[in-house]
Amino acid sequence: MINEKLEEAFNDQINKELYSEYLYYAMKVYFQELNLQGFVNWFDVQVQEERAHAVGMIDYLNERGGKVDLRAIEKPVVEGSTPLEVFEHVLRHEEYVTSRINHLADVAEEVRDRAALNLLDWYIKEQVEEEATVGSVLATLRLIGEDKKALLLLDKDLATRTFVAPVIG
Ligand code: OFO
Repeated sequence: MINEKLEEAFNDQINKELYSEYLYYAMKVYFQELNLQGFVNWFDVQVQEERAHAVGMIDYLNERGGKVDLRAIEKPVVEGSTPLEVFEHVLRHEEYVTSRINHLADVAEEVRDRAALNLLDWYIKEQVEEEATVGSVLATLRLIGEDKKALLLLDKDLATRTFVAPVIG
């Protein structure tokens, strides 16, 4: 059985992962409107990853005898009006998620739940990867500046990203 405070923290994070999925869907729509299909693909992978993150926690809570409480998902708001600004928002969002995962790990530590800490190790590593992936696209966008041809080249590159279902835990 899982500690009540930890169960609440997991339910809160499940909601944040589902919000991430929704936010990235909104960003995908933003790039669909610009007809930048490589970016659309990149966000499509992002959407699938966030769903996998949420499902990983839902399944885990279930496995531990906890009660999954699916809550309302906030309306996503895409900040920025250029690809660069949108990616700045992605990075800010991922940094926020990292802080929430760290908080979740703090709660698991507080209630001395080693099994949950073990699972959360995976999420902590995943956040390092997520921030690095976003940071790399962001760095390229900063180099590109106003160069439309270079933007189209990046778009081609982002079209090659594929979703690989993660093995969580
Ligand atoms: Fe983007 O890592 Fe989950 O939220």
